Amino acid sequence: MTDPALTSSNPSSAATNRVRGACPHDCPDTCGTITEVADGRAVAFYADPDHPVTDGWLCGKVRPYLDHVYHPDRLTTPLRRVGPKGSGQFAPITWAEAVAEIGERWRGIIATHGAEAILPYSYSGTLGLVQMTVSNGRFWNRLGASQLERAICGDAAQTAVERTLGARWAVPYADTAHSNLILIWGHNPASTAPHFMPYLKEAQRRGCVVVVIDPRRTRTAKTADWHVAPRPGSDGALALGMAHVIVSEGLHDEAWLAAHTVGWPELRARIAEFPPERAAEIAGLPVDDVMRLARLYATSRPALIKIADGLQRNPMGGQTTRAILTLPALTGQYGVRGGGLAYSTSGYVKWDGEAVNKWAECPAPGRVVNMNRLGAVLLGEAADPPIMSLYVFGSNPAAIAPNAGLVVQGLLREDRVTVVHELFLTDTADYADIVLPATSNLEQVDLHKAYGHTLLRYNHPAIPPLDESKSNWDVMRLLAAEMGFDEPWLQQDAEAVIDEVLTATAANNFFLAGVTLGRLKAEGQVALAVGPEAPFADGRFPTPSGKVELYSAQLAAEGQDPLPNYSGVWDDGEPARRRLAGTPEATEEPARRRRTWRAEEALDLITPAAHHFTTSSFGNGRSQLRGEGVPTIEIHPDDAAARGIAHGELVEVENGRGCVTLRAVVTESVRPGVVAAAKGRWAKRGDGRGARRNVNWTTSDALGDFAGQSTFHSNRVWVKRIEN
Ligand SMILES: Nc1nc2c(c(=O)[nH]1)N[C@H]1C(S)=C(S)[C@@H](COP(=O)(O)OP(=O)(O)OC[C@H]3O[C@@H](n4cnc5c(=O)[nH]c(N)nc54)[C@H](O)[C@@H]3O)O[C@H]1N2
Ligand SMILES: Nc1nc2c(c(=O)[nH]1)N[C@H]1C(S)=C(S)[C@@H](COP(=O)(O)OP(=O)(O)OC[C@H]3O[C@@H](n4cnc5c(=O)[nH]c(N)nc54)[C@H](O)[C@@H]3O)O[C@H]1N2
Ligand SMILES: [Mo]
Repeated sequence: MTDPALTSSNPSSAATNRVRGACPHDCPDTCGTITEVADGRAVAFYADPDHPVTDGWLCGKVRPYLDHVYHPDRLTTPLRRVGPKGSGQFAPITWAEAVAEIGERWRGIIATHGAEAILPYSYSGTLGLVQMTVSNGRFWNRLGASQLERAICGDAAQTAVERTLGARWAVPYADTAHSNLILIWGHNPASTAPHFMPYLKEAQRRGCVVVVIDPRRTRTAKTADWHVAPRPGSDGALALGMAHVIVSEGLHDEAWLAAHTVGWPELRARIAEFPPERAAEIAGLPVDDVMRLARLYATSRPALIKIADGLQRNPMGGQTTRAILTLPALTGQYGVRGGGLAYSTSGYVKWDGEAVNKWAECPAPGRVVNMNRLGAVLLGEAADPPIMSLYVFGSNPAAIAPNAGLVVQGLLREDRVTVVHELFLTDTADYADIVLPATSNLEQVDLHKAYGHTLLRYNHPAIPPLDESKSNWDVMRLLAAEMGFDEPWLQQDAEAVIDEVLTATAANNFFLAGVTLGRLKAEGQVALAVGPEAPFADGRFPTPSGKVELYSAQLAAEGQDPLPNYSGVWDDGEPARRRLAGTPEATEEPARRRRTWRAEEALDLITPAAHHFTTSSFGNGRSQLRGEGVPTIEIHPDDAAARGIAHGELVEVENGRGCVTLRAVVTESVRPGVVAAAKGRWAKRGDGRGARRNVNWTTSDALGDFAGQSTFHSNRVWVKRIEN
């Protein structure tokens, strides 16, 4: 098969063409897809049978992709707001009018406030090199706009892993064939990494023991041999307590620690502070479970710890991850095939920063604005200069950002210009002054790397852009021309961008040996040159010391505790978050606290991934909505009984930030004291009472310990039955 598109793609021909693509959505699996096209229209969409991870099947979110692409609500032309902000009243305009108007508004803002008064806001609508990475960089850097700190997802864990091990490298899913124990910790791959599950099942069939550590009995937990349900945010203490048991019972590997780590004596002293009784109390688990888990882990080999990002969306997410990362070091399991850590493969290829960003030809980087603070930022937290214009693409902050009610207040400001580039009139687009129609993945060129495996895949466009929609990069090119920037790197076509970034990256990256644009276009996926041995098999870690940094001088220099920690906050009965949470309005109990909210009645609300949506993507899909049902909250029977809540009743979920009405699912799937409501609902579709809200009206915009991390899962709420 040498033809890039399997068969030649000729939109005018009546013959059916099959076009290779990559699923662009935020998921570690990055599937290979095939689109069948007849007369310029996509007529079938399915898994590429030749993609080894996809293995011939797509998830339920993406299977009906043609309904997404040809959704009747796809935006067809640029729009200008004609009603009050947020009314969703728009009139069509041309691209020329839209771009000229944006240029005029921006020139005015720049003249008064400077270019940092413009904030681009984007995240994971697509994960491609061109339509995400380069579109996030070049034009905005040239403009001198504010820089967005993209810390909504997994930055604390990324920082923790890089500081401890030096790189985000991970075993392939298939290496579970070598594992005898898999500890899935705060991760729900049955929903969020579905193509991992067949490997897990196969390992289990072979006798591998699977343990899931999650406050909620997830789809993954239901398939496990053992489900351990700690309190949210307590995992750092649990891991240090396990370490305590391992060390005090002599189950650790002194020789390995001496040869491959720095800071073992210091860590040993820290571990001494976490006897299993203390860990058990913090985690709300029987002490026997902590002991048993520690012994099971330390005596199983190879033992794999698999984590993702849900685990670390709390104020201690960075140190929690650091604490968990000590376990494979204590037992000498880094570099062991089928053992060690499975977090992310994204560190094998980091696109060449200069080729992506063109810093050398741009003004000094603008001031940094944390995306988790968007509401506060729009309402004045960013003061010098204020954010006068927001440009949103590939993200839906009015539905997915924490403290979304505050985001909406910010978007309602009359003196701020909001542009939203989207496929649909989302919660965010409703508040725009100008809406621009975006292409879907079937209509654009891109290159995708994965964070769950090591296959690169080129996305051939299958069909021309629908109506007047344009890709992110094509809009950047238009905006660059409008702003009078004539650098050729702002006008390259998508393929030239890929070629340039790939070539520049490959020059310094061994893993890209032999990978070219030509091969990517011709071969479907191309594997990175990652050998069959486990990451770190040679005992070398790309940290400053070349070893596992149990003690991190780098973290110390950054003002952090250099040793993994759990902040000791339960000792005085105070939850950590109240001490660590940034500003007063971000804490759980602000001035607006109601007298009826007694502290002892608060519940910990976690908001994990929905099975049928990808955050808010597909939240308007017919079959996905059917799968997901109405917006619900899971509550333990004891907590429901204490509040007089019956299964299926509507409940009010509230705290000082806001409220949302959800339907109660009374279930033992959550531990007492914990409630769970999935992320990703479109607020405009209405909550249980038809109000334009979702669960993010309650979530916290406080920042976590590392890297400005979001803290969605550290959220105290009061739940009450709605009286009829
Ligand atoms: N179907 C689907 N797939 C997705 C997504 C989606 O929205 N839907 N989102 C994508 C994105 S953006 C991401 S980042 C990944 C996330 O992938 P995951 O991290 O697997 O997903 P989450 O549901 O965010 O979190 C995982 C689990 O962490 C648990 N959890 C929450 N707090 C704690 C805690 O303090 N301790 C422990 N031990 N567990 C905790 C939750 O109950 C949840 O089951 O998934 C991606 N894949
Ligand atoms: N309560 C709660 N909220 C959360 C989380 C949580 O755990 N709890 N998790 C957070 C996490 S981990 C993440 S990563 C974020 C994700 O949040 P977002 O990055 O906002 O992701 P989506 O909700 O998928 O929204 C992406 C939007 O981009 C649009 N889009 C898709 N492709 C393109 C394109 O090519 N061009 C343009 N212009 N638009 C496109 C889609 O139509 C969609 O509206 O959500 C966060 N929100
Ligand atoms: Mo994410």
